Amino acid sequence: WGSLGHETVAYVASNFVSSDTTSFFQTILHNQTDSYLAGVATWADSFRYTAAGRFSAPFHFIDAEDDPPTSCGVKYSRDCPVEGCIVGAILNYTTQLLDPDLDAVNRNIAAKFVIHFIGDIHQPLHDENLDRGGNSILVTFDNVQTNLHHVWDSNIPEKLVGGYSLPDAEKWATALTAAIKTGVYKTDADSWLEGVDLRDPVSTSIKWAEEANQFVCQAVLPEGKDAIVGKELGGAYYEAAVPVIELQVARAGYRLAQWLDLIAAGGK
Ligand code: DCM
Ligand code: DCM
Ligand code: DCM
Ligand code: ZN
Ligand code: ZN
Repeated sequence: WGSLGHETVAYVASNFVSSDTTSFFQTILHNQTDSYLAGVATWADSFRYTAAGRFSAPFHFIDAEDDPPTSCGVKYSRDCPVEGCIVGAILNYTTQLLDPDLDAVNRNIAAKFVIHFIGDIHQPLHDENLDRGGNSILVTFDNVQTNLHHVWDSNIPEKLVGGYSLPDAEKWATALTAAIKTGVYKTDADSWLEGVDLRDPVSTSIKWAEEANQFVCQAVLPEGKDAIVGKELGGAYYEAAVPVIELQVARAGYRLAQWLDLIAAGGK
């Protein structure tokens, strides 16, 4: 996701975590404001473009070697290479956060990675190998040249919300939070937490990846790549994608809240 998606996921999570979790992560992140999660949600994207952070670039996605739209699916053993992937990164940095001996600097970094990667794993094209997660599929969006990955990361969310500032994210998160508590997601939200096991971050997060990857076949490339290449996606394509993006951002925020609650409780 672009900054809007990541910051919205973080604000949704802030709206659902317990007060103990808020204090726990405000201390780790050295931020006592309501934006303690949103304020660091995009740190991992800046870090990966630095020399010191290059190693973390593969941690933002898992390149599922499936065959959309005919066949979708993610397999950890097949799709997570030695240099790492988002599922392995969620395992690694969650495990670090559960180590009572971890120093404050690395605890701060691990928290920032977990907050970011639970967002990215819900972006369908972060769970897809085809054309580097859609980065090589050139399209236009409202007459501007871009690529399919960027359309899902940023163009669609920003057109929906009307901007990408921190207040825009907070506003979108308020709407998604209401949808979870009393609106369209109310009956389903509990089921979003099924299968979550802090002691098994791989099985937990591969389920999130599998679920998001199914949308590559259903919503991202329903008629295959050739139906998308060079096309204008700001119209009917945008309209069809919006409900998927809203659902995935809401799920990511709600799941991040529970994951942070479990970490703050020390796995007890
Ligand atoms: N990005 C950034 N710095 C750059 C180039 C791009 O922060 N020098 C941003 C653009 C997108 C985001 O990274 O908003 C995409 O990353 P991801 O989807 O992995 O979060
Ligand atoms: N950004 C964004 N949406 C835009 C433009 C920028 O999410 N339409 C984000 C991506 C980067 C940051 O803002 O994280 C800075 O972007 P840039 O270097 O393009 O100004
Ligand atoms: N990306 C992805 N899958 C890949 C390669 C990249 O999901 N196989 C994502 C990471 C960023 C965006 O695409 O969100 C752009 O990546 P980069 O700046 O590395 O081209
Ligand atoms: Zn992306
Ligand atoms: Zn990322």
